[in-house]
Amino acid sequence: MFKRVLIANRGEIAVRVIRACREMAIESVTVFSDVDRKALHVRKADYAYHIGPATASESYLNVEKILDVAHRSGAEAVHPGYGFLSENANFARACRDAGVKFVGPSPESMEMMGSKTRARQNMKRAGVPFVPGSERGLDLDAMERLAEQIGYPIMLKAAAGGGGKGMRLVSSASELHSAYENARSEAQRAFGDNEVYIEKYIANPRHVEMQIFGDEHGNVVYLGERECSVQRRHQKVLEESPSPIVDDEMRRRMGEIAVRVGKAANYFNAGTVEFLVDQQRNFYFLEMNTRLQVEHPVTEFVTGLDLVHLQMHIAAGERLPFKQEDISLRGHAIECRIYAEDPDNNYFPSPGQITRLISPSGPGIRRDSGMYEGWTVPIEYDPLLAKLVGYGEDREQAINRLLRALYEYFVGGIKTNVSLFRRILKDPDFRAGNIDTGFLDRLLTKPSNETDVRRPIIAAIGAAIFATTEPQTTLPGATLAVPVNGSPPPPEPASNWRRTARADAVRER
Ligand code: MV4
Repeated sequence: MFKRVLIANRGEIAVRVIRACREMAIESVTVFSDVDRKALHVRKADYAYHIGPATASESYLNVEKILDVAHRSGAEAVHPGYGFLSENANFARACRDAGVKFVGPSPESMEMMGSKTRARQNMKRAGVPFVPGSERGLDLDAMERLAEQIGYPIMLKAAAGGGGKGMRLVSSASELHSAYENARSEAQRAFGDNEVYIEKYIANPRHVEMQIFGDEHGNVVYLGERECSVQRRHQKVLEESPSPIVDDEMRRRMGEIAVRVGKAANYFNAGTVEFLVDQQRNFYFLEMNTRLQVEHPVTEFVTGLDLVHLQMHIAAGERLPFKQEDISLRGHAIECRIYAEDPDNNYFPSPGQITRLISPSGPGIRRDSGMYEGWTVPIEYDPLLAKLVGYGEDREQAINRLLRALYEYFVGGIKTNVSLFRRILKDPDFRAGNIDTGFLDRLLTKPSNETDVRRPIIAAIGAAIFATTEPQTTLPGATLAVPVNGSPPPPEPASNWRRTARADAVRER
C-alpha cells in the first residue's frame, strides 16, 4: 500500500479522502490556493502545500504545479476527488509519465467516455441499450433525414458535452435548422469541438445511475443504483439508494449492462454508468462518469463498503476483494447536498463567514463537511458546503432521521439551502417516490411556509433571542459578582438545557 498520497482537491471531498488515508495509515498531502489557507482540508491533512492564486487554472487545475508537489512531497499516488482534474485524461497520462499512480481509471477509458459519440459507438458494439439516435456527428442533411425517421421531438447534443451543456430540444422540423446552427456554435465555443449528434427525446425521464468498480485484472462488479432525479438546472440536490422504482430484477439487468459498459471500456477503479429511465421504466445508457462521485456515501451506506479504501487498494494493483454474489444491499440512504446559496434569492450563491455552526449527528446520520465555525466560504469555487446523509432500515426511516437531523442543523452568517430539504422530505410526491427530473422545479413553483410573509419578522425575533442566549457567556453554577451596595444577588443563570431549548424553539421549523 502507498505510504503517502497527494489529494488534488479541496473542501469536503479532500477531507473525505484524508479520513480514508488516516484509517489506512497513509500520510495525506494536500494543496491549497490563496483563499484556502484556512480551509478544513489544510488543517486536517498531514502536509499542505500552497500552489497559487484562487483561479483554478493557476492552482487546483494546474497539472505542473500538482505534479511538482507530488515530487517534492514524495507522494506515490494522486487522488483527484471529483471535479477539477478528476476526469482529465491528459492529467492521468501526465501522472503515468511522471511515475505517480493516478487513483482512478486509465487515460484511455477516460478518453472513450469523454466523447459521447465515441462512447455510443463502443456501446453499440458491446450491445448496450442507448437512447435511439446517431452514433456520430451529422451534417444538417443527414440530421433532417434521421430526425424524420426517429420522429419529433428530438434532442441535439454536443459530442464533447455532458451534464446538460450544449443540448437543444427540437419540437418540429421547422426548428431543426436554426437549433442545429446554434448547437454547433455553442459547442465550438464551450468545448472547442462542434460535433453534434441526435437523440430521440425522452419526456420527463428519471436519472438513475449504477455504481461500478473494476480492478486492474479485468474484474468488474456493480454496487447498486442511485436515484438522482431531484435536481435543478443539471445540479443534483438530493440522491438516494436504492431508487424507489428499481426492483431486484431491474437492478440485476441494469447492473449487468453497467458491467458490460465497464468491460467494453477496460475500466478499472470507481465509475458510474448513467441511465435515463422513461415512464415505462425502460432504461437507456446516457454517459459514464469516470470518477468517484459526490453522492458515493449513499452507496457506502447500503453496501457497507468504503469506496475510497477500495479505490486505494485497486490503485495499488490489488484484486477486488469480493465477487458480485458477495454484494448485498441493506436499508436505504438519502443524501442532501448542503449548498451556500440563498433560497430567497433564486438559490444564488451566498458566500461569507460562518459565524455560528450547530451540526447534527445521532442514529443513522453521516455528515461529510468542509466547513467549520469561523471559516469564510470563498466565492471562487463550488458552493457545496457539506453532505448530510441519512440511513434507515427502509426509506421512511431514512427520511424521518434526515428530517430530524435537518432540524438540528444551524448554519449562521451565510444563507444555505437547508430549508429546501425540509420541503422536499415532507412533500407527499417525494414520500411516495414519485420523482422525475422535473420534480424539483414543480415543487419550487408551489407555495410553501418558506414564502410566508411573516417569515422575516419571525426570523428577526428569533435572531434577537438567539443572539442573547447563544453563545453562553456564564458558566453553569457560577454566581455573578454581588454588587457592594447590598442589592439582592442576580437570579441564577438559566441552565444549559433551558438555553438550548429556547434557542431551538425560536429557530425556523
Ligand atoms: C436527455 C433528456 C431527454 N431525452 N436526452 C441532461 C443532462 C445530460 N447528461 C442529459 N440530459 C438529458 N438528456 C434525451 N434523449 C433529458 C435530459 C435531462 C436530464 C437528464 C438527467 C438528469 C437531469 C436532467 C434534467 C433535464 C433534462
